[in-house]
Amino acid sequence: AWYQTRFAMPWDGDSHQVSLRFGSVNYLADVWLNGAYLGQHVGGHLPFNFEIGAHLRPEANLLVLRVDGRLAPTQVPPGRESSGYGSWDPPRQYPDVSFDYFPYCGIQRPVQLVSTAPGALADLTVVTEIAGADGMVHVSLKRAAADDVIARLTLRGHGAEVRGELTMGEQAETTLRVSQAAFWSPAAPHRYELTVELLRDGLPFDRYSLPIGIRTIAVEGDQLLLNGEPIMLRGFGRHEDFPVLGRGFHAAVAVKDYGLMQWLGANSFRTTHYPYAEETLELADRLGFLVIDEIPAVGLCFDDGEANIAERLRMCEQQTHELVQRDKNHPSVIMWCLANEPRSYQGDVVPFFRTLYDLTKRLDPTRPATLVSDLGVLEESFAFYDVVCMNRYYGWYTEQGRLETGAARLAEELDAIYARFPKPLILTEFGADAIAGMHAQPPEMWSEEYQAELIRRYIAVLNSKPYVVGQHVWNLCDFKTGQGVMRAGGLNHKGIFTRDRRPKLAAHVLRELWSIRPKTEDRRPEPAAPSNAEAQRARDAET
Ligand code: BDP
Repeated sequence: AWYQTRFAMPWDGDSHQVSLRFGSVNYLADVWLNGAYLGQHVGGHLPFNFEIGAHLRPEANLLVLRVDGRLAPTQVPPGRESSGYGSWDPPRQYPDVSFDYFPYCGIQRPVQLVSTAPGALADLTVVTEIAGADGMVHVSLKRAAADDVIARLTLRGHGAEVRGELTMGEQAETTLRVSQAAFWSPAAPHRYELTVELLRDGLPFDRYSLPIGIRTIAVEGDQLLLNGEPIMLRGFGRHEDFPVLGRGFHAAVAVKDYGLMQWLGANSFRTTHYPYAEETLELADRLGFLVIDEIPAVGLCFDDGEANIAERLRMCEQQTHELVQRDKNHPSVIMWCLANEPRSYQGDVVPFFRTLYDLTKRLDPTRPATLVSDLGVLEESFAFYDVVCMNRYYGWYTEQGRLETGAARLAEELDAIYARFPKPLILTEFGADAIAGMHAQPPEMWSEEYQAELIRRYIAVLNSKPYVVGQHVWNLCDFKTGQGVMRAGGLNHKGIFTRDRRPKLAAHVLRELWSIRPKTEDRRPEPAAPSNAEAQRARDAET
């Protein structure tokens, strides 16, 4: 497809640098401005930008973009043509892709013109630590210029104001200490506003503000710790998908989805199967959701020769770089996820995933890294990933119609996996299709009762395993897929809500299990407000 638009901007050729920033173009983008070729970006769901100062005209500018949504075998996610898919694979869908959602192509998020002063801030990284009741906020600054300027930092919120000032060239680091800090958590997503101002010869020329949350995330033994306390993730795998809009970002839909998740008592989700819009993560920070942030590495295959595999690894590395760079400062992002259901049985994939794991840890040593598998105990990479993430559909794709046998198999398998990989385990997908309005007693497949009962039984199993630290139902909403015999109306019907966000029976069951359950049933309560809760409340009231 081709896009074109004309724009004017109030710019008189001054020394500011102007760039064009694309939030997401799926999959391959070529861009021209006023007839000059700016370049190409490969890969959807992540931002990219081009400097355009040299080509800008004072009045009318013509921006042209060509987008190619065809997926080659070497791309991530890979095109379906690439390999011999296993005999267990679901029948092919139309369009024929290696994953189970509609391959919407095109511009899916905002395109912005960005103007910055010469020598402006180029990068800002915030890492937080907890020292007793205090918060330590480590800030790293980078500029694309070496002249000496003054960086003035201010951290404000919850009655506190902490300041710092330093001289910097290309980069600088400093730590701000917030005494008696209000920590960030789902129960109380407290944030502070960090402002960095740059001054040259006493005059401010750049200013950047960022809301931050002071929190820690760590794996200890078989538990996931938020601010030092065990945390249980309750939530969903999802899709950016809505009637008419397809995958195009829409703020009202994003807000609605958070409202639904809060109504259910969810505290978490995974960005299945690609990074979500930045606005969505900002809302997660603000509302206190824990996010497993995933690169678009869904359906990776390993049976089509070394050259293709190497190229896919290169793409995964690029996407990991872009994702960590984009999302590193979000308190909501607690984990990086480097693949969904790779076809690991097709070869020795350990070097592939070791490389990705090591890269992620180099880019961000502060967050756990994981990969989501459907191979269970045979997934060798679980040996070095920090958290074991598994998708399971007993009682749906296998043990069809047999809820009890399905739940028993799950219980058995979880223990076997834990015996081999004694780490925290998250069941990152489980569920059943239910066509809204279809009912059956006793429960039968495709009915709302069957979906609700399967989820209830799975959650009972998960709650009985102390090493299970997360339960993510597949999916929050019904979503568009290709056409195929398993996808009535071109939809995956595993949503707890319909595609237009009306609850099915399972939504009420989840709400009862997650939100209005008696307190005594909650093995692992959310961490209470840190340190002195009274003092905290007083500070909040003050603010
Ligand atoms: C899982 C995939 C997910 C599918 C789901 C399903 O990770 O993308 O939509 O199965 O079949 O294996 O519903």
